[in-house]
Amino acid sequence: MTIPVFPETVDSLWVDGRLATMTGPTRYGTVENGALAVVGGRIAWIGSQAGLPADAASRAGSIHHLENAWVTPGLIDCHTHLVYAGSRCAEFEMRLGGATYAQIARAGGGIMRTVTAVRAADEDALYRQSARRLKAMLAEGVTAVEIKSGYGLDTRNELKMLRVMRRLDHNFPTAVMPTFLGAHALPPEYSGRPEAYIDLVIDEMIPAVAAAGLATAVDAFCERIAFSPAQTERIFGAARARGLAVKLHAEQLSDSKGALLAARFNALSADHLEYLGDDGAAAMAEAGTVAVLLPGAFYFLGETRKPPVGLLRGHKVAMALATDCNPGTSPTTSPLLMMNMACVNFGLTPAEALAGFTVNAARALGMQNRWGTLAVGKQADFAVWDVDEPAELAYRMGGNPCRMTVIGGTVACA
Ligand code: DI6
Ligand code: FE
Repeated sequence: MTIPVFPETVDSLWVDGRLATMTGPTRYGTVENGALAVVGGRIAWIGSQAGLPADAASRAGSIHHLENAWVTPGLIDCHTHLVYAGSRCAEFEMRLGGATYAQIARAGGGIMRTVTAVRAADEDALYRQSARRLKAMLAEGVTAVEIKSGYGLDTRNELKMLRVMRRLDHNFPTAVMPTFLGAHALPPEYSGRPEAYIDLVIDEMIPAVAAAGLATAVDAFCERIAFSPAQTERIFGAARARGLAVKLHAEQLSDSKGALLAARFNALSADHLEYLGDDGAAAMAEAGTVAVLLPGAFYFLGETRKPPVGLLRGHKVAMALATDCNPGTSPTTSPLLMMNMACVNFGLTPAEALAGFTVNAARALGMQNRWGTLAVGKQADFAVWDVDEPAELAYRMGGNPCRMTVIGGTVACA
């Protein structure tokens, strides 16, 4: 590591920290007795405190003593459906009684129940319900979150969801990356006419979303109970033509070969992946497509088929983790709980789990130049934790040891 030059003046100086930079050869990229300095919202200097110039304090606008707390990059939740209305508690009880997620979906429940609630909710109500969830995430160290539409399923309501995301982005310090997921489920008014719905997505929704600048990426649910690879391919083509990135819900309930398709389109990520095969993993590695694992959905649906972590490691596919925050399969706002579940149920190491919510999550959003590690030039987004070692973040089941969340060098939540 080259030692950065300490700037003449800095906006803020953070000292007495134990830094898990998530860079370099060691698991956490640890710097004990670390310090970092912020200029213009970015990390301008980071390293061992011993390397600070003697007059560093007098060159800083403000000094923050971290009292030996651990500092990690801000957590990035790269796959959520956080904007929604209502709950699906009744379906939870039905599943506890033996019904499956697919059965409930086929009977008109599932995603459609939330679509009905979202269509009925006005924009303010949708905003208020969603803001509560984002607030909880911010308090747990989340500095950036991806949110998908997909509970509107008509142009007006998809745009409504995306506008709520834009409002969240404006009103919260946490950055919101909006993804258009029009191809989440077939709305009842198009029952039996999936191609006509795909036409609507391609001819009307994607152009409207792109024209309004309301999304940076397009996602689809490629699954037997949702859309086929051929239909997904049409959507990806339209997204790419508008300059939007693509990503995919793939191989959650069956090996539909969605990951292969995602890789062929250089998707940012393919997500879920419980049924991913060797061909899909190899293609993802080749394309640099990140594997986003969603341990909350696996847990909440009582799935038994685990994503092939060994295969992903073998092919050196970067693994990210996310909450999948949604009312049907993962009603959670807790990245730390997901880290615990990923370790216990998927066999990730705590270091892999933390990488999954930092450096690899940034890659899954195409934001690795700005987010995901503590390094000079990166945005000064970090979380300060009352833990004795970073593995403790994955060890606990519940509870929130986040002392403060810092975004752009400013305390956003404490
Ligand atoms: N996969 C999921 O896990 C969520 N969407 C998807 O395509 C579930 C959405 C829901 O059940 O409301
Ligand atoms: Fe999802």
